[in-house]
Amino acid sequence: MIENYGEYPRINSGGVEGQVDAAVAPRFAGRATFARLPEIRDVQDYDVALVGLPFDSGTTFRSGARFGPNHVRDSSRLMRPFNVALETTPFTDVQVADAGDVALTPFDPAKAVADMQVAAERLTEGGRRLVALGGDHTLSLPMLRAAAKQHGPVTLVHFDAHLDTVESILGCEINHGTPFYRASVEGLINTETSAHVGVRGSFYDPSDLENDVKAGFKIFPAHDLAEGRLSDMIASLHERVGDSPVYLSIDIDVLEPGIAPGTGTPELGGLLGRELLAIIRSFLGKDVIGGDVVEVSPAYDHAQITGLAAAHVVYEMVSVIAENHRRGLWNRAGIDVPAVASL
Ligand SMILES: [Mn+2]
Repeated sequence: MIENYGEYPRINSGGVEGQVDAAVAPRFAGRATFARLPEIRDVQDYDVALVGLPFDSGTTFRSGARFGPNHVRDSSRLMRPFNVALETTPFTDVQVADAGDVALTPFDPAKAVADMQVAAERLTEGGRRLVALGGDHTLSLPMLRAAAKQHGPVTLVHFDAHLDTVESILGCEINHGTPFYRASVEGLINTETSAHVGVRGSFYDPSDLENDVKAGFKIFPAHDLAEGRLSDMIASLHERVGDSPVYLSIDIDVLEPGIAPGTGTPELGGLLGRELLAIIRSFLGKDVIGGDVVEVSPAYDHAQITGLAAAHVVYEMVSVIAENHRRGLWNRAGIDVPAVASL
């Protein structure tokens, strides 16, 4: 038996298993879970889980997001315990754990979508909160199906260069351009309060916008931010959202391609990192029931630029969910940790 791999102690607090302590084990060493958090099998219970959904058979252009979850994990080694902007310590306030990747077939989208929903339902049992690492945007459909079963129709705040509300593409209804059309038709989302943020680029036809309104969205386009009206946009977004339960879906292509090149369908003129982070932080005090960060495609990335951006975005989302829990905005019943097949 080989021993002496070195020490990987965690930063623990009040029964919460936190990150591997970088003061003892350097950040570049050891396995990459998200932010060096414990795996789900290493904790008795958890409040918030991260799960990898390495599925990209729904991509219309450049594929490769199936490699996204592990790229984001490896890019998240620099996430430190204290969130400066929020003044919170998300990984010791609540138990956050990495649930690993769900084993998904690349050959059968319907089966993969069904398997993703089963995993999401099990991981959110008892009101636990879940953030998915993609994978392409198809995964938001099973995530929302699971969320709606528990919470009813949720407010979807969707950050993306694109609408993703097309009815079908190339004769197929399940892909990364259709999840929010399907979510609307299936009654998974609140059509009075949902919104897109960061939309831009070129569409097939002006009717895409009309169909999007019918699907129940208000659009906050990226070019509205070009004149420095971020606070106005945030105020207007929250006027739309109100106090309803919110699911945050973040396609990394919402960011300017220069700061997130590793994605399948980049469009010039995107949000800056500080803008996206500020909008996520604005959901502090709102009932964020979960979310996803999708479309990170490492083969098109350079120097981990996109992976780092995604890791920061996930960190901010988890920080908001954790702080909301600490403030008593959401809670859950203490039940046994469900068994989830993960790789
Ligand atoms: Mn998308």
